[in-house]
Amino acid sequence: MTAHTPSPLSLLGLGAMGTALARTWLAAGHPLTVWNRTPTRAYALAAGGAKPADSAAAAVAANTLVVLCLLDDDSVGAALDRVDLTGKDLVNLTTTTPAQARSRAAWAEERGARYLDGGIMAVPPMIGVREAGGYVFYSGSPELFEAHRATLAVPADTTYVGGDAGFAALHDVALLSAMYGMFAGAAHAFALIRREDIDPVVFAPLLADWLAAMSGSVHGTAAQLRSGDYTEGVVSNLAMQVAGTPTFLATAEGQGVSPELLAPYFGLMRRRLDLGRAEEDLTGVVDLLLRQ
Ligand code: FVH
Repeated sequence: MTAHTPSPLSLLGLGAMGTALARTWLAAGHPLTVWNRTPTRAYALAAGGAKPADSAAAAVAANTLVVLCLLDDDSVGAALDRVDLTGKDLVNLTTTTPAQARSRAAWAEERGARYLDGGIMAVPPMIGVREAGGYVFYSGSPELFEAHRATLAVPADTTYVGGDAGFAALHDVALLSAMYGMFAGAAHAFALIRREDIDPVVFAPLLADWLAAMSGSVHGTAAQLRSGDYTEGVVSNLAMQVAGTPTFLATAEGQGVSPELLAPYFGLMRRRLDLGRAEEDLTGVVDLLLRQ
């Protein structure tokens, strides 16, 4: 096989994401064997050149590289628990917890397979569209990653984050958790203007630009976490920010908006201030979240 010959692989799971992945490998000329619990989902891909397998075991037997894109960790067990994995390179793109990824790696290795876990930072329409900016975190066997790097890069860019199989899932969930925090803030902002004569469509670019301008603050947080000095480069200290929180809560009250998304964060800021950390940035909240 030369570097220019698209290598064969098997894909288990043809839901929205699996189907998007399959289309990109087929379009790039990779011989692709597919399996799905509900076989009808393979029909359209078969018309496009994929080889449907009758069972998960047959799909695994067909190729060394086996990619999984199933609903959750239980579905991986349901599909593969009785399948011979000896000598296989398993790449699991199913969303799981870091702990599930680590035990799945041990499970695969006990069965004689190499294991790589993946966390997909994209939605199906972004797959195969470079400019959409989607990518996949990978962690686990570095040898497996290097061996199949070119094939794995076909649907979306790859970012390898280490030999700990749980790290891809951890990066995935960490980024998505931050995203939900941003969605929570945006929901509160839209609620504040909801009953006013303010067009949300005119408001949205203001909100998006502000969030983008503020997003760079994560680099300062990271530098402070690394140095341990949370007063390093502080622009707006904790005391000043806590002093401002009643204004936010009173505005919510005045607009008839529940503070339930904002109040927990303000509570953590107050707790940190009460520990005598007036001159710090907001970074101390990170430590308050860590359970003892
Ligand atoms: N779609 C998205 O936006 C997100 C983007 C980020 C990554 N996620 C994760 O990707 C995994 C697959 O997601 P999906 O979008 O393909 O999900 P579905 O369309 O719901 O397809 C689920 C497939 O899993 C099969 N399946 C479910 N249970 C079992 C089982 N017990 N045994 C074998 N296969 C099972 C299901 O088969 P069927 O229902 O068609 O028979 C689909 O192939 C997922 O981890 C996302 O979190 C997607």
